[in-house]
Amino acid sequence: MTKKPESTESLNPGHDYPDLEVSPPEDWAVGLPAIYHSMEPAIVQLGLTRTAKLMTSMNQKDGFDCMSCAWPDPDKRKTLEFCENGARAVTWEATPVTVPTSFWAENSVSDLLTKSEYWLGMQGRLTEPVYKPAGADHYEPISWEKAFSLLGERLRALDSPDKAVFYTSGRTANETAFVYQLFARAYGTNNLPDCSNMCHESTSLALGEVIGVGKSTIAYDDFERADLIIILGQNPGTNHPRMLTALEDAKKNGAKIVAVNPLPEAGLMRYKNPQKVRGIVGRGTTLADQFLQIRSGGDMALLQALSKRVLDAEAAKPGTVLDHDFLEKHSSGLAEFTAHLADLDEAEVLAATGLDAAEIDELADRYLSSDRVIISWAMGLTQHRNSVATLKEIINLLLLRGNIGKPGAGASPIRGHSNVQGDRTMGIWEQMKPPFLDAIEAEFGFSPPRPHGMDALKSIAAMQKGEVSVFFALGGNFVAALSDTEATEAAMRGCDLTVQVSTKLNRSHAVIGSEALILPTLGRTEFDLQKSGPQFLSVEDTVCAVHATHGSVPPVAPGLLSEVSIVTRLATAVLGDSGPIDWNGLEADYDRIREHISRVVPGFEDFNEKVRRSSGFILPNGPRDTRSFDTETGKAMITVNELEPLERPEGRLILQTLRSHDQFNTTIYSLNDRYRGIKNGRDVVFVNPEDLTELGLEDGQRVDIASEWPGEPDRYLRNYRVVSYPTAKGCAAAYFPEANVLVPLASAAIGSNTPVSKAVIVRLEPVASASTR
Ligand SMILES: Nc1nc2c(c(=O)[nH]1)N[C@H]1C(S)=C(S)[C@@H](COP(=O)(O)OP(=O)(O)OC[C@H]3O[C@@H](n4cnc5c(=O)[nH]c(N)nc54)[C@H](O)[C@@H]3O)O[C@H]1N2
Ligand SMILES: Nc1nc2c(c(=O)[nH]1)N[C@H]1C(S)=C(S)[C@@H](COP(=O)(O)OP(=O)(O)OC[C@H]3O[C@@H](n4cnc5c(=O)[nH]c(N)nc54)[C@H](O)[C@@H]3O)O[C@H]1N2
Ligand SMILES: [Mo]
Repeated sequence: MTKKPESTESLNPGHDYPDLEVSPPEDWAVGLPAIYHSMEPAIVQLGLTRTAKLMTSMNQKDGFDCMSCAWPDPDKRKTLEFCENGARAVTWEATPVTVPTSFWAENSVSDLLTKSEYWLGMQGRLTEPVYKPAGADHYEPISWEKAFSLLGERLRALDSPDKAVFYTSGRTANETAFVYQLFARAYGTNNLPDCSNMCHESTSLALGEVIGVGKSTIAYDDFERADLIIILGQNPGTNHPRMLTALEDAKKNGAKIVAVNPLPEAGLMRYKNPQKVRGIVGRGTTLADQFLQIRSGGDMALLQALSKRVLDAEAAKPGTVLDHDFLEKHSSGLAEFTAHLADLDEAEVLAATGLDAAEIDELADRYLSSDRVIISWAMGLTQHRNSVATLKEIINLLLLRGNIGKPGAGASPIRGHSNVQGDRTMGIWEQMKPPFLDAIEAEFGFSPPRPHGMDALKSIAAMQKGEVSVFFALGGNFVAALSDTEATEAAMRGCDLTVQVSTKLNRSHAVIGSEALILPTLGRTEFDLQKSGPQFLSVEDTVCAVHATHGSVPPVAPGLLSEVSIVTRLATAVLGDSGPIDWNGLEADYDRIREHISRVVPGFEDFNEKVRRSSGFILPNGPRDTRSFDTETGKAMITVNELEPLERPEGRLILQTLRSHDQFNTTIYSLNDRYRGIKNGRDVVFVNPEDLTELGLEDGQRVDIASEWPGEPDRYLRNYRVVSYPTAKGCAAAYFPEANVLVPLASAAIGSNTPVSKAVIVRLEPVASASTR
């Protein structure tokens, strides 16, 4: 065991950060500091050799897929094909620091509850299974055999399989996801919530309904062919940094870029490419040609206003604006849509967006003068009450000018977790459609359950009613990632048994059922050796490309099991080894899993051969490849959606919860958010200066943030420092996961049931000066 970083108690959520420093935000991203920031922690923690091996394997054709986001890999790779935050994610996982056996006797579960996510993560990699018996306050080491036999007993004892819930976080590879959903369904439940429920579920639902595929309709190369790229609700400089390179290339080819965001995010404004000398020393590339500083939740109004301007332009010069050929052959619903938008109230649009009519006109002109348009989005669009309808409006706008299924154009949701899209393709969904379940039945000879299972929010509601006995998580940090931390944690504590398959400690290991297990697993960077020899896995990126991922370094400790081993051994423990599925055979040779997948999941025919090609393969995609749309009307559906602007009550702000630069979801790498000027702290709330004046508050003042939801007591996040910040008026921002305490469980997107993490109605209450620092 190597030396552990110092514990820093002040990193606890709810604690003060005495060294917090605030300075003005940056207006550019990446460049020299990024290279420095990305390499330094790796070299310190991993040593030069391991760092060199890892960094030259990352995102290479024979290496492993970076686990930091679902951004695709270009066909021509650089020697170092990664970004600052990818390097951080790898360092975090591949650290040689491990949790020693003595840790469990020294730290009770109650102790762990007082620790911050940062402290927990810094304890190092988990290396042995541990078990907390009912009534005890300590985990204790347990053998793998005992852990599986206990799991077998507990799961077999449930009077209904629906009393168990099987969660997945999006790092799980395709093969693992496939065996995991297969096990859950063979056991008898569709209770397969996943992180997608909190992430791009609105995308999957909206696009699935109107174009027949809940995924991107573009390929990687389309960025460099586009005339116009509109990016809404996404902060690529932090969350998808390699996208900036694609945007820079697009600009070189003449594309214009428009950013729509309440915050002027550094990465959207200007970019210095660290892989180029010019990027390091020069001013870099100005990315956004136009920045629309929209109000939270105003995107649906903006999109409708744009479509209305397109339709008005067509009315003024009939036959010259719309793509009539495309619309006639491939779409339905244009007439109803046109009639509906005729009544669009411009005043309502301007109020909802906070934009000037001239800004919307300018973007409409850009759209009209571009032949190939990509619209890209992430959490700023998916985590709102009206997200599903908003995303349908993106499709409406694209369809009007045939911007789907042609080069350089399309809908481009940018997924988050590196294999969250693949997990869904493999059947991780509580609502998988009959053809998939039929294929499982034909392949394996058992009848999977047909009623829908529970998603993330429904699982918590069922726990609150005492209807869930066992919660099993394949990765992730469920209690920290979900809304209303207090209620979610109370619900989780009501379970009889909670199980976490994890690489590192997090809050979900301390908020547990009466009995609990932690099962440590291999990370994606590590070799995976099974009976038939070395194994590899596969992932699907945000543009539907599937490719292999090979571990590149030895496992951090002996005795770690791969996720596939854990799932297949769990299945044997629960279902026995005489059933129709040869779990041991699947564990011994992942090619056998891929053979099953090739017969069950469309697009994966000859999987074993295709995945061995150096660049992998691209999944078929009706809208992108042939302009075919597997929808209710058999065409791309232009839909009518009622505008319901987000109301901001007097004296309140709309708070969005978002990521700092130095975190990966609930994993906190450091207390800095460089581009936004924050150092050594996270207890900040960003507020527009005019709002501060109106509310009688000042920059630097301490406030309690109270979130309001009708009929429920206010929820509080206490003693936060106000930061005067150029966010859109009326719209504040604070970091997740801490701010999850403010998000009501009842506040969910219509249809997709995604927590509304980007629009919490809050009040800022000054903290009496005695309690401020
Ligand atoms: N380094 C790093 N990389 C990551 C992650 C990470 O935590 N760290 N997380 C991964 C995951 S799982 C995901 S899903 C992605 C998340 O990637 P992002 O979606 O970029 O993540 P957020 O930080 O939630 O940023 C949301 C952006 O939307 C804007 N926004 C908020 N509300 C609105 C709105 O109403 N309208 C508009 N137009 N914009 C709005 C915010 O100002 C912010 O710029 O990143 C993935 N990659
Ligand atoms: N308020 C608010 N809440 C949000 C969001 C928001 O913007 N605002 N964003 C939402 C989004 S987009 C998402 S995707 C969810 C994320 O929800 P989750 O996916 O549940 O959370 P993560 O923080 O990504 O999970 C981190 C943990 O995964 C484990 N882990 C890491 N690598 C591996 C591995 O290879 N195998 C296994 N088995 N475990 C591993 C580690 O133990 C680590 O602590 O959070 C959501 N919650
Ligand atoms: Mo996500």
